[in-house]
Amino acid sequence: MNATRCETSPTTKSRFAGRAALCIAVLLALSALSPTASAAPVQWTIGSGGNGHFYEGVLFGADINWPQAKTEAENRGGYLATITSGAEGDFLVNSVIPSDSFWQVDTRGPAFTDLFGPWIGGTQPTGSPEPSGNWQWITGESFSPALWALGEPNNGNDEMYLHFYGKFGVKENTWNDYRNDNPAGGGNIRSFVVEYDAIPEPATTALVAALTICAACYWRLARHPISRKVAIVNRQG
Ligand SMILES: [Ca+2]
Ligand SMILES: [Ca+2]
Repeated sequence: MNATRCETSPTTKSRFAGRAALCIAVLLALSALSPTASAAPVQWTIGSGGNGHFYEGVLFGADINWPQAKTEAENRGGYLATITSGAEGDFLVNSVIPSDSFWQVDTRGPAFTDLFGPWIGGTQPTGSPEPSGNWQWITGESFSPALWALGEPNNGNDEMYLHFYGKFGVKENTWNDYRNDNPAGGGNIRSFVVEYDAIPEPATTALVAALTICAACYWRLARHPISRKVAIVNRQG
């Protein structure tokens, strides 16, 4: 009667440990990439008069246009923030994007003091009456109140997207209509605000992705075993 037994060699153990270390490294890397690492979502609690939603200010780290920001927000499981009350906008400015890093100074020099804040979820379809016709939130919520900054909207350069705009260097809940790209001589928008109706899941999403990668590592290990099979033959007789 013959019997076969699998043994794991020291080399196998070493490689296995190496792959485990790789998985851990992937986990840590994804954790570092998670937006929650730099700006944890903040809840506007019902107890404080809010709507229970969560909001996340995201620093993109480079110029970003409105459609890109919209996609980024959706990829995080939310949507570009919609502001349907003064209180909601004030909460965002005071509790979600209070940092100067969310508000870009005008690149034309110190004489231009207005601040270019993050993108939010307002847009104006092509062909709408200018400058103030048919503005809408991407969720379909009522576009009221419209909290335009002084002198806005002005459709200054075929402008159809919405962002926070701090006139005279004051960070506040006022808005500007702006074009899709960043015109020369103006501000460069590098951030956006994501709104989540329920508990946001970006960290969980990253964790699931990491675990999926780990599972793939072990699946490959199982499918292509490094272990050395040692046949031990028991001979009878
Ligand atoms: Ca909202
Ligand atoms: Ca404008």
